Amino acid sequence: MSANNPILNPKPKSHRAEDFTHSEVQLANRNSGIALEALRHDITPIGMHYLLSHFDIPYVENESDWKLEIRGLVENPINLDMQTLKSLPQVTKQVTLECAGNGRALHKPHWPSMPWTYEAVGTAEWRGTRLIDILYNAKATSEAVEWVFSGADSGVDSGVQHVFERSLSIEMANNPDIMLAWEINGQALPPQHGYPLRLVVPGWYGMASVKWLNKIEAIDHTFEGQQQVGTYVYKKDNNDKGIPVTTIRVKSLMVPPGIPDWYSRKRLLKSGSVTLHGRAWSGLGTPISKVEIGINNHWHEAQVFPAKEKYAWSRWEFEWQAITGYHELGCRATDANGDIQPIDPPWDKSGFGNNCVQKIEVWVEDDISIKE
Ligand SMILES: Nc1nc2c(c(=O)[nH]1)N[C@H]1C(S)=C(S)[C@@H](COP(=O)(O)O)O[C@H]1N2
Ligand SMILES: [Mo]
Repeated sequence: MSANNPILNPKPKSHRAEDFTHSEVQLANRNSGIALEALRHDITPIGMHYLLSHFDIPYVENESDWKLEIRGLVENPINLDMQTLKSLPQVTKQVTLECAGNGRALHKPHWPSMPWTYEAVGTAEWRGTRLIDILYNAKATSEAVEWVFSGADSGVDSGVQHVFERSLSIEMANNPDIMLAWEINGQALPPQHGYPLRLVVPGWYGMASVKWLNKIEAIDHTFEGQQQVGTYVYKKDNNDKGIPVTTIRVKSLMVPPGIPDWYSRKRLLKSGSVTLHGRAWSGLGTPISKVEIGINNHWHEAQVFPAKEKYAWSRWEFEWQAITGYHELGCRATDANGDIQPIDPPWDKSGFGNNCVQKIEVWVEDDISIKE
């Protein structure tokens, strides 16, 4: 056993008063990420899918009380109850959803908010009805330029009190893949995923998929709500006018091999042949064309399996001959548009869209036996 292996010969821990703030830890406890080993599942089991809720999760006792109101600049204002919604033609779609703030805590210095490292992603099978069918019946008037989608939750962010609301242009909302969903993985939405009804906008970062959806309004101007312009804008600094955060950037993750050190999550492995595997995805259902595996910064091409559905992640695999010692592993995806993950986090003031290469530190030993 190598004496310098810090997993088996750890330095004693001591109390500390730095790094993450109390508020960040509080947010991290409310908004859970996927355990990276759950990347093994094609469909992330309910309860392992990541969660992000800005305010309080609304208490909805029974969906029979729920109403979806469609109003504003429409020819036919509509009130829909869940029973009527469920009687409409249904669609089921596998969608990989990722939070725009995923990777925020990897920045140095990092923006104080939900401190995601790699885990704000999951793939679910959503069931519902097509948004476009409902919007078609309501029929936006010629003055309408955007639809605003409202959730039942509200709170304060940066001093601004507001309901969680996001907009899509009339043109964007015509995408037939956007759903009003009431089921996840064959079950009613649990409260934390938006019971009884949510929007699912495949290929976009998660903020567009408004949970607890109770209102859709057509307006004649660009929406300037807090969740649209006060946040979810890429900015280098406070003077930057910025670019709205929209579709998901190409990304990949590896299931950490071997066994973890409980505290550091660094990995312990036995030498020999190891199958490295994981997932890769990109925005708007753009296929993954390549995944490369970095072993101490030497890159090798992995085998990529096509995604099960357009908006679901792809699986990849690579056979590695692990030799004794310390190694830094990584994975880097390229999509069909030729977009490739950067090695280092692309800078953004609020930590949005960080699709940098995941780093996993592993220690390989000859003379251990490991039961995975
Ligand atoms: N009403 C409402 N919808 C919301 C949010 C929210 O706080 N309120 N969070 C958004 C964000 S930022 C993300 S990443 C996704 C997360 O969806 P999930 O919790 O079901 O994984 O929901 C989006 N929809
Ligand atoms: Mo998010």
